[in-house]
Amino acid sequence: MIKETDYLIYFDSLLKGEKCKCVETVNRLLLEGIDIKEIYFSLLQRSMYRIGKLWEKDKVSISSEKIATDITNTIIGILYQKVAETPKNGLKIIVTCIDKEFHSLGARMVADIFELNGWRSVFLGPCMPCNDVLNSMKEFSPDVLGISSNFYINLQRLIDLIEKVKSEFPRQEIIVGGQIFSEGGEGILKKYKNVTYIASSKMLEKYIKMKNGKVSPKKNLKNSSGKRKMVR
Ligand code: B12
Repeated sequence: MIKETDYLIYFDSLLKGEKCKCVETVNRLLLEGIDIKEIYFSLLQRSMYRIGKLWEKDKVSISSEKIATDITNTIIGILYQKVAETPKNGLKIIVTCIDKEFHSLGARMVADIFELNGWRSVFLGPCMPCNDVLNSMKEFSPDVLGISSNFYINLQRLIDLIEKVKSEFPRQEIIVGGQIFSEGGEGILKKYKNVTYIASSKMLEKYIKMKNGKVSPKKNLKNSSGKRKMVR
């Protein structure tokens, strides 16, 4: 568990744009044996969400937000050295942001979480046009395509990508994540076969366990409120 004081030290350095101090804190946490996933969720994600809240209230500038993004990307890169050591199990995922989706940190983190669980991940990054996603799918033949979308205005682009993928690869398994459905609306995905919305880190963990054969598919995925979620 990350101590509240460590979170506050990290967040303060992040807000001030002190990259070296952020790296120092993360290196110390790693030496103390803190789990990488804990660092992803309880330090990096929590801090970025807080930056978002401050931005909403006009308490941080766009430049501070961008500096924080760069620092977080650096940390994810540092953590990758450990992620890369995980033995691979033969499963493959492509993780991509939809076209015009600039928010890419969460997607990058998710790609690395799959690697931590033995998968080979191909991360395509932000703003990926549909055709380039399709070309990458031909090149890598992934077991799963992971699509990230955070901005609700991009819903039609998400649907377009799902439909294009489904018309070329009808059986392709797809997972969708990101904050696009944070206010609801994920029901729109129900009509697509083999498309699963992953609403939380707990669901992501269960999904990966299920694919790795550690949990029976019948157990299905539940969201944090215990309700059944879309798994088709
Ligand atoms: C940093 C940031 C930016 C940066 C992004 C830089 C980058 N390279 O990523 C910049 C400055 C470019 C930016 C721009 C904008 N942003 Co912004 N941004 C943020 C901020 C502060 C942090 C995002 C982040 O990194 N979060 C941390 C990561 C780890 O969390 P995450 O993305 O949610 O990812 C997790 C899950 O969602 C999930 N997940 C994500 N992808 C996937 C994929 C799969 C397959 C799976 C299974 C799971 C999964 O797993 C991840 C790990 O747990 C958020 C605040 C917030 N609440 O997140 C606002 C936020 C996302 N932005 C917002 C907005 C409105 C904008 C702008 C429209 C602002 C503007 N007026 O210009 C533009 C839109 C740009 C665009 N077209 O995409 C809103 C979105 C509201 C909404 N839901 O529609 C937010 C929520 C801020 C707010 N409170 O209003 N932003």
